[in-house]
Amino acid sequence: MGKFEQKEPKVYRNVCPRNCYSTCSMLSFVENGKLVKVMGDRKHGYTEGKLCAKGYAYTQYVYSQERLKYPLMQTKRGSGNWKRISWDEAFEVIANKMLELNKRYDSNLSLGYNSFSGNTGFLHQALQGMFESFGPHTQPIGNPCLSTGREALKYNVPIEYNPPPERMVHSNMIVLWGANPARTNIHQMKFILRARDKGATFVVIDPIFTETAKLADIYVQIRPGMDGYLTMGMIKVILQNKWFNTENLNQLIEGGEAFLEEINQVSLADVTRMTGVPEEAIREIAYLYSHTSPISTWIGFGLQRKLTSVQDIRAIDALVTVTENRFIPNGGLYYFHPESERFPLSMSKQGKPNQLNRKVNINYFAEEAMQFSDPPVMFLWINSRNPLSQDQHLSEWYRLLDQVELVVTTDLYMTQTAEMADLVLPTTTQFEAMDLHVSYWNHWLSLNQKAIEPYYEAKSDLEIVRGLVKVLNGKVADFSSFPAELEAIDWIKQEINDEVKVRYGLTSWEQLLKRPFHLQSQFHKIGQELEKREKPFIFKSKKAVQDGLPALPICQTEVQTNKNKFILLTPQSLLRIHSQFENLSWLNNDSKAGILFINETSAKNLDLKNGEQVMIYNENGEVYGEIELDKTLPENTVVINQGGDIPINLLIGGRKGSELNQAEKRGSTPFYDFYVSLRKRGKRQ
Ligand SMILES: Nc1nc2c(c(=O)[nH]1)N[C@H]1C(S)=C(S)[C@@H](COP(=O)(O)OP(=O)(O)OC[C@H]3O[C@@H](n4cnc5c(=O)[nH]c(N)nc54)[C@H](O)[C@@H]3O)O[C@H]1N2
Ligand SMILES: Nc1nc2c(c(=O)[nH]1)N[C@H]1C(S)=C(S)[C@@H](COP(=O)(O)OP(=O)(O)OC[C@H]3O[C@@H](n4cnc5c(=O)[nH]c(N)nc54)[C@H](O)[C@@H]3O)O[C@H]1N2
Ligand code: SF4
Ligand SMILES: [Mo]
Repeated sequence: MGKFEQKEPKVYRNVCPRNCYSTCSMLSFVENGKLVKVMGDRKHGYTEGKLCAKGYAYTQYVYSQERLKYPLMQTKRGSGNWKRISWDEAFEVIANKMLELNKRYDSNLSLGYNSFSGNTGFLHQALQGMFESFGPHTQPIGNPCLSTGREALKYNVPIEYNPPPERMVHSNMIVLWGANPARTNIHQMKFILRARDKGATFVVIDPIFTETAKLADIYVQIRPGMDGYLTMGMIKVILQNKWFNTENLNQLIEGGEAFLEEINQVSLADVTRMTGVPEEAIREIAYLYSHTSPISTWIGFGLQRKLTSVQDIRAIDALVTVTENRFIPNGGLYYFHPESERFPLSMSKQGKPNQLNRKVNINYFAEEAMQFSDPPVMFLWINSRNPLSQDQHLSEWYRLLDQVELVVTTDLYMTQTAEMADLVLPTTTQFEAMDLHVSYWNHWLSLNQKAIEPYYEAKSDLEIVRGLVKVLNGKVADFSSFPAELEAIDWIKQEINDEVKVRYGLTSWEQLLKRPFHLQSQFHKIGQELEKREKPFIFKSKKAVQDGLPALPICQTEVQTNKNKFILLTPQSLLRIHSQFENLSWLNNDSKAGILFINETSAKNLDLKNGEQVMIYNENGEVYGEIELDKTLPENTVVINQGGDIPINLLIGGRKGSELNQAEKRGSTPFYDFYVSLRKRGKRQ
């Protein structure tokens, strides 16, 4: 060993690439080429050196016996009859099919892909970049997870800004609408609890009495989908009591008067009837919203999983705006930090922007992809995604797979989706390839080093694309213009261009080898942007009307009242990220994975008892589970934590994409917008 070489264990900087608020920077310890331990990175100011349980389980995730080691090919889809093949053979099969389809249809439109959030690193856009390089093809657009909130917030003020979340610690009040950070964003809890220790009031508004709600000063149980009504009730109270500055309102808000007229019509008794929230609570929170400063309001992703959520989120934003809590130091509105879009994203932008691509809404992917006949989609590559576990409209998915001639999946494990592919390509963990990461919540930028060699024959998503492009271009010169000669580091250097360096106070990318960097404070000044606008806030929106919504940020949802119609909530699980980690024994002590929770009165109405096996069904299908009575739940609500033993997404899927207006179409997948019925297992209705 050379004099200056690092002694064992060697320590590397890695980043957890899961679709999770934190994007934790981690230190990995490597002995004899093997990952032996991971730790949080104390230099990451948001996570302060801690990981969640899933993060600490990465040593098991990397070396799990169930990890895919080699490329595999299945003789008949779904048969489980897999055969190990070499990478050369895999590339041959894929390239030959692509070229054959290109010849058959004289275009690449029959080639499509579907990719989402398995790994959120910049270099995981390689597949997208390769397809772009082919010219017009079938491309997924949209985002199942967070588009509704983004769309909604843009109507009221077209400035997207998520303050650094560490600053919540300085707030005097924190209000969570549909977020459960004790489960989904554990690092944020420490800033909330520190604020609370200093005297801040912590309010949680959620239909479920969650782990987070248990730590709140005020918990408001709301009927799902009624947040818009609740805010209208609060604004009514504020208006009656003249707790806000009407002069400011008319100066700053386009349509402020029309909005107030509408609010005047609202009756508090109606709000209580619709939301299930007592008048006393509405008055109390209205009082606090107008007598406390600074306030942080957080709109969680849980709040946007309904087709009507746009109006709820616009209404909450209106409440925050009229109480002058929108753009304020140490408070403001939290939803999503759109930082990755400020990078060059050069990997995904190969060739010219392809206006001729056939764009398929990712939330209605199977339905829309099947509508094409000239040419039909005949090749599908599913990457960083497990739709047969996580998407809606699964029967449409099975029909699409039936039509497609070759299905390729890239994953680390044999998922429900991989089982229905022809070819499964094994990919690497973050420890096995370089990458670069920003969070969609905090403001940190982190570099991910290569710490160990790839597991067996696994290749990173980038290496897979590089290998395939070489084979394709060997067969047909210039079929792809993806620059296959570039290594991971070349792409990282492209991302950290001069503008990005200024944003993060970097002089060279190598500085990221020492620590993560935080966005510079001058980029937090949104005041000037606001001042430039004559009336910064728009409550009466022409754009909303064009998109098929009411002009004003008001809520018009109806309440469902049928004894055996339960609204189905399937929130995220503590020890999973969606379908990931479910196979790890270290994390598999979730005894509630196959349980559905309902309230005692609802159970009694249907003559169901604690521990009983039931069938849960709707027009999409049926699944089975065990009942646990939970007296904290509202009536007619079923809760099943997702990623567990119940394949609950089989029941998810209501209106088709073709039946939606523009706003609904551009939103997230409406995962919590469904009703189910229950009955004892085996018993006929
Ligand atoms: N019922 C219900 N369904 C939901 C939700 C809900 O609340 N309820 N939530 C929704 C939300 S918010 C989201 S974001 C989606 C998530 O939906 P998906 O993005 O499909 O979620 P994951 O289960 O994380 O699946 C990603 C797959 O990528 C694989 N993977 C991990 N790393 C890599 C990599 O480096 N390369 C490749 N090629 N693959 C990799 C994983 O092993 C996994 O199989 O699920 C949605 N589904
Ligand atoms: N442990 C873990 N952490 C994760 C994930 C994971 O799978 N596991 N997934 C990550 C991803 S991709 C995402 S998108 C985030 C999501 O994390 P969050 O933003 O916390 O969102 P959800 O867990 O979907 O839902 C949060 C809460 O919204 C409530 N809710 C549902 N409907 C309504 C409503 O109409 N009104 C109100 N007020 N509340 C409602 C639900 O009851 C739930 O408690 O978590 C991320 N973090
Ligand atoms: S899952 Fe989230 S909290 Fe856990 S280690 Fe990864 S980024 Fe951090
Ligand atoms: Mo998500």
